[in-house]
Amino acid sequence: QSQRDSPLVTLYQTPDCPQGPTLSAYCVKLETFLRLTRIPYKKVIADHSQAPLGKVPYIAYKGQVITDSSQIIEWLTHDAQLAPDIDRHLSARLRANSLAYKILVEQELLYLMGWEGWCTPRGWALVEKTLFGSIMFPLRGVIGSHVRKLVQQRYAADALDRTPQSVIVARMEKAVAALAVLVDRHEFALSLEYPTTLDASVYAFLIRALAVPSCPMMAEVVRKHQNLIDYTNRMTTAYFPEY
Ligand SMILES: N[C@@H](CCC(=O)N[C@@H](CS)C(=O)NCC(=O)O)C(=O)O
Repeated sequence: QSQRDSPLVTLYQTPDCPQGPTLSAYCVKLETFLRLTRIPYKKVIADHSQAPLGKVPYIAYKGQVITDSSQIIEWLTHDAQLAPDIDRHLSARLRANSLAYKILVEQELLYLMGWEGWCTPRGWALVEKTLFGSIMFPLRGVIGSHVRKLVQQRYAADALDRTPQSVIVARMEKAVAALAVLVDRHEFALSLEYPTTLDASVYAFLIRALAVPSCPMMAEVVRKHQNLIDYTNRMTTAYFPEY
């Protein structure tokens, strides 16, 4: 792909899974944006200790390092002007909807998907292998458990460790149903005929849920909505044919 032949931006992220996308949906979101806007890039596995704010994704461009997927999208569009403003035609109402749904996807769905990956045995088996599998035994177990405990503490602070699983799945169902209403039978999110930045978040969530087997509960919830599966397949064909 020419996008990777002449890289402009270096995208630092977690390693890709054999199934396609990487575990971090925020990294998938940013990569989707780069493909939607045809910005040439190359991917490099991030060293978390070098990551500004200790988080991925981050990008480097001509010596500048920018972090946080939303900030990076803003920066690429408005500061560096490397990307066209794909939200420029949105009315005030659609912009408000876009923000509300972005929060639904990122703060609720990615949050719950993260819970399934880090806090359930099936999720953890894949997360551990993908993120810590390359570390030598016995360090792998020690580092993996340490990081897992830190992440689990964040979910425990929200009482998810003592919330019945059925309640968590009901939360997933409500949020996914709202997303299905938004996408409807349209080509892109926001019921539009052209992609906007919200599609990067929506596709990242859906392809992660469907293609990486770390969240079988979330995947089952998504699979009940044929229009979301169709949307994901269309986006994959158009932007990630290699998946
Ligand atoms: N708001 C950030 C969230 C990024 C994020 O949470 N990244 C996770 C991986 S999915 C991470 O790097 N976590 C490491 C940590 O929190 O220590 C963004 O949009 O980029």
